[in-house]
Amino acid sequence: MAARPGYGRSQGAAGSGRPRDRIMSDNIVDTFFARQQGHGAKPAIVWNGETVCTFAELPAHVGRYRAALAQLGVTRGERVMVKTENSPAFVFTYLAVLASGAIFVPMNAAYTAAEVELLVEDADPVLLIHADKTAVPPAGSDRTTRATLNGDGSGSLTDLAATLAPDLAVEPMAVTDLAAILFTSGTTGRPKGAMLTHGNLGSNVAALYETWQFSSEDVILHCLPLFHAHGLFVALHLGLYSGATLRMLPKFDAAKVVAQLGQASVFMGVPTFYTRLLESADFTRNATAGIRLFISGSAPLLPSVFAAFEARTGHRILERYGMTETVMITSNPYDQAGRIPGSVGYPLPGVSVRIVDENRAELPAGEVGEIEMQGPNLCAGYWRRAEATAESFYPDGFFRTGDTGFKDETGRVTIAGRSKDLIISGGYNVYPAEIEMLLAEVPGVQDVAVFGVPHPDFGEAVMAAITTEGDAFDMAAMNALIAGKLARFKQPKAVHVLDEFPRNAMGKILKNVLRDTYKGSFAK
Ligand code: MCA
Ligand code: AMP
Repeated sequence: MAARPGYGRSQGAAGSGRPRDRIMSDNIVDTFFARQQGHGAKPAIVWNGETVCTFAELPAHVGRYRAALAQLGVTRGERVMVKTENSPAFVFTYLAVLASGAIFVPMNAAYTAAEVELLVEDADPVLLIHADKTAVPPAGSDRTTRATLNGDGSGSLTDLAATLAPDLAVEPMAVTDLAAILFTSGTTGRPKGAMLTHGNLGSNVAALYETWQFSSEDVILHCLPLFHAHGLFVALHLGLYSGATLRMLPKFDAAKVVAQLGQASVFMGVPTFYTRLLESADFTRNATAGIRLFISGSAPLLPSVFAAFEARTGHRILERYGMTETVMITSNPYDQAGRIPGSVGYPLPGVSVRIVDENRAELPAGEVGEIEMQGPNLCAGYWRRAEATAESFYPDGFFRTGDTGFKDETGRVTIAGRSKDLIISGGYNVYPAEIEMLLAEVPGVQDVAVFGVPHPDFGEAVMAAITTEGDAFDMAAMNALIAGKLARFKQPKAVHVLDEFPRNAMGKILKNVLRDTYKGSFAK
């Protein structure tokens, strides 16, 4: 194979024929724009099959949104929260926030007003950008200005941007400066904001570019939500960093994906995407012939899905492992034969992974323990949460992932389970503690447990069990509370009313027994 272009700031221009001094600072937007030089005529973003802009046109689009943000009071270090669906304008806004030196704080577009309120309180943003018809807390006396941006790109932000001359300046940032805060819940149920720096994001996309052999020849079929790390920092960043065209869809739709695969070279998604593609009769070996790489992550890919996919298409899906706090940690090798089902591969360049026992002593190959990691991709901690930061970020630089697993003699990592109480449904994380706290508020509810059970489409489904006391309990009132407070994907797919909970000698509810009792609920 020919030598691949180098990556990272110091080598970025080496193989690309671009002058090194194009990179003005460690602002990742500077890195993207510098690396796109020489690809100006190529489509940067294709939306629903239509070209939106070329790489030469991208900076002006971003610059108009940057000018609009400045008018709305956005300055360096301020937080800008975004609650909207995917669109090209979402991408422009994201890059404009970073170009302003401000901090991008996305959230799931499906959140209820109650969920948003908690995050706004915590992030204390100068600006909240949201879709017109979406749940947000009423604009109050807080300092947060509001602007609208809809999934079709319309809204007050776009209207304002259209009237302004592009501001092409990119605020100089250091690798340690914050670029984004992504909220991820915790064992307490209260979301924590992972503080990602320009250096975290830059180092990770560089490592992925190298590991997955990206080039400007690639075309990425992108249909992941842009409000999570997978869609934003992996799929989007790889396109912007490689000078590869991003063919974007508003969301995953199996029929639309099958129709567009012929125009793409890379596809990535959560396991549910692959399960759904396999359900389509049009998803054939022929339909996938032009794809060089299928990537899966965010949740475990079942070996049965890996095998069915290989049998149908001849492709072995490349599985990788990551977290919001760390972006990507490990990946299976690029070499097809090295992609092993059930394993998440090797640490990315520059990343270390340790498997430790309860005293944090490193375990030998083959033994299951807690997975810890360290590397330039590890975020700077949790926003304004010193205690939560101290619990997971050790003074020696390692981070406690809350996942368990083992390494083989070659250092290959396999995830065995989770030491954190977490359900991953269709790639979205659901923290039982958050739902348990809510259900415990319902009059007449005595005790509650929320747990995950296998689901053929979402991987895991959220399930709840309760016990009641007295006559106050009313199922309809509970359902109304759930519907009002929790985003749809977090809502239990069933609530079982039990006479009593299975408990251990200490009185603790045995969730594993509940999981076992209800494991067949969604069997096909
Ligand atoms: C939608 N529903 C869900 C989910 N999504 N329920 C449980 N889990 C879900 N993930 C609800 C809908 O509200 C609807 O409810 C019903 O399920 C069926 O909706 P459907 O139309 O089938 O869903 P969809 O709109 O097609 O969405 C499914 C999806 C989507 C395409 C799989 O959930 C998705 O895009 N997931 C990707 C998540 C992701 O990007 N995760 C990365 C996190 P009803 O019918 O009752 O109204 S980043 C991360 O984890 C780290 C960094 C990493 O390693 O990547
Ligand atoms: P998040 O908080 O959304 O960033 O989710 C991160 C969690 O997703 C990790 O801690 C893992 O539990 C899980 N995860 C991500 N990728 C994989 C994978 N390939 N296999 C199993 N679990 C994964």
